[in-house]
Amino acid sequence: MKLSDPVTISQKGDLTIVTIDNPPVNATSQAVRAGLLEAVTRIEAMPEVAAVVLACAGRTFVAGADITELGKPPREPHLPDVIAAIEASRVPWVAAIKGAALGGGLEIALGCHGRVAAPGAKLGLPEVTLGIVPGAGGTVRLPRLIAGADALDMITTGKPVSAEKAMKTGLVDTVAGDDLLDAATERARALAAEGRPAPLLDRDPVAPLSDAEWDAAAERLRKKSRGQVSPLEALAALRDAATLPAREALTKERARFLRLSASDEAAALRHVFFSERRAGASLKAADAAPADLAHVGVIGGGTMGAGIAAALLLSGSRVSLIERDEASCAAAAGRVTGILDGSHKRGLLDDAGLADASGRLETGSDYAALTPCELVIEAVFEDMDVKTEVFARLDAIMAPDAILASNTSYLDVNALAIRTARPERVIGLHFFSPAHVMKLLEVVRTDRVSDRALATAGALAKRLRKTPVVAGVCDGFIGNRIMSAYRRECDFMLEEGALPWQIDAAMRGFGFAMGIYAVQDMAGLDVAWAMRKRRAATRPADERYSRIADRLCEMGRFGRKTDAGWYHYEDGKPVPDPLVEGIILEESERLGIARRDFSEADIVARIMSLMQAEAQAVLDEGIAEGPTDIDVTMILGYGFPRHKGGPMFLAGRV
Ligand code: 3H9
Repeated sequence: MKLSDPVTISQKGDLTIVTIDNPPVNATSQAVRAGLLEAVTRIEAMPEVAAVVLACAGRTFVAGADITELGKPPREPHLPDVIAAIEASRVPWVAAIKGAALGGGLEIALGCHGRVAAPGAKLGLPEVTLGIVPGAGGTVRLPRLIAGADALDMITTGKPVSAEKAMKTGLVDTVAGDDLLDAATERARALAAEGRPAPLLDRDPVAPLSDAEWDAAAERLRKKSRGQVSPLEALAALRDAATLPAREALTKERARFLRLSASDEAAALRHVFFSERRAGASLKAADAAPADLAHVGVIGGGTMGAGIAAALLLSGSRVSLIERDEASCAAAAGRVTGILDGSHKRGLLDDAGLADASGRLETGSDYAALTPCELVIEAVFEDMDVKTEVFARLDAIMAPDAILASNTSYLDVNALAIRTARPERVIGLHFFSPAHVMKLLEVVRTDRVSDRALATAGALAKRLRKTPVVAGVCDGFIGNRIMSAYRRECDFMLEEGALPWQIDAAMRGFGFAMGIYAVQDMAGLDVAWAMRKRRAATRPADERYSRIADRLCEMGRFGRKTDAGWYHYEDGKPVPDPLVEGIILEESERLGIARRDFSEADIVARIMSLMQAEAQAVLDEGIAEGPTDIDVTMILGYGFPRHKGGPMFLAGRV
């Protein structure tokens, strides 16, 4: 029986199957809510029905509220009312969960009287990642089903748990075998025979936290959330749920959800959600078959090359890694194995997975090993001559349709391409370090790039579970170009009156994990210094140029690795350094600049306007495909706080 477009009910003996079919992810849009409510009403009037299984068509259970509806005035029927109706049903409802039960989807499942999950399903309340808290009872029902500490973890991090973990915590009753619907049917019949369990709202919280535990958790979150409010709001909602009568807590949760849905933070995070999914659209549109990625070549096994090789191995590819000589091969293999061991220790790989991934790595110094590969990524030293030579060798031996990629972070990929016989197969693939962790892949499209090369970049990003953004060729592409402009501006602020630790503190206050000077110390100051020296000859004489960083490098202060850079380091901790302050004051004096005070707000405002101006230039020159790609780049590649939405979002240009 069809109730509303996305909801149908069908009979299976004395059982009713209610099916939601609302592609792509069965979100609880208004039509779904209305259909579900009608299903409850009809079933209540059908005395022959003994139990209900709530199932979904397609590849997933309900993945939550329709995010496009959040932030707009909610339309009736509201999800909490639909869930209350399910919970109050005279017959037991069992949720048959496959794919993902997220947000409002898990809240519906919590309103049901039983939950059965398919192996591999994910269950979570990711609302805080959208700047909100659960708004349909999640904070009240979940801690009445699983231990308070587990509920706190799920709701304040927003991270989903696997079906297997959900079974351990009691979130699901059972994990199905081959047939989810059969298992859910069996569970529904059992509940019908036992009698419908008490609704969660009528139960007490499970293993509630003590006041001291709540306070400690709030303190931990405050430190971690960098100014993002939703995790702390989620904690407050959970604390209400533990201390107030359930129905009172529900009312407070809903008010909190509605207030946060209209917040800037929620608007920013919704923008990021959709921007990430829109990123790299032109790669999907490329009209060609991608290269086969089952066996990929990597040249260079330093930090980047090893990270790229590890990412490929973790994705299931075979990797041929080329290094100069035996000793370098051994060092590279050691780096890759170290990364795989780390993944194993963190539980991301089991014993068999580790052995399998390690077994797919081969190292050597003979390029001939690369000839079966349809994609080769070079990650050798960042120098045009070195890279040109690598490309010449590849050009000579690789199959004509093999794709040759450079992991350069700022060199001219067009220049690399035109020196090969087939420029159309050359592309830039700029990974971020650590390459097996960072989610961003900047794909640099050359003037003559083929659709096959673009399609390959898209397929690679998908395989490695990275978000691709497409950039045109310019110095530094999207990300490094904006970063170097902004680093330069920070150095000018030093000359005008600020100090590195003030700028870093202002950036942390804004939501960055680290300030720009602490980041430079971590990465090492010498690489950028070498680049500045190479460019000195071509720098226009009238261009403003700060000498402070050069002076630090001339003193051998290369950052953490030399225990001194912008800061000096005591027991590994950065400490403001009077010597650096002295150099900065000398430079101000030399330039005849009267130093002035900078407040945190001044610093942030200057950084933002500079970033936004450079981002606009990147857009105007056609380097980025859209403003949302710039936001995605800065957030995923450079630690721009996600809950602020990105520089273009803040500038109101998206
Ligand atoms: C909530 O539930 C609040 C409640 O507490 C309160 C209620 C009162 N809405 O990610 P994919 C689209 S808050 C609208 O590429 P995957 C997505 O844009 C919500 N659209 O697939 C994409 O569209 P397109 C809490 C959505 O297989 C397409 O579906 N829920 C939604 O890699 C495919 O998505 C969440 O935060 C949505 N909720 O991953 C879950 N979800 O093809 C968010 C997806 O046009 N969703 N779309 O680009 C996810 O985490 C992933 O989409 C999921 C599938 C894991 C489900």
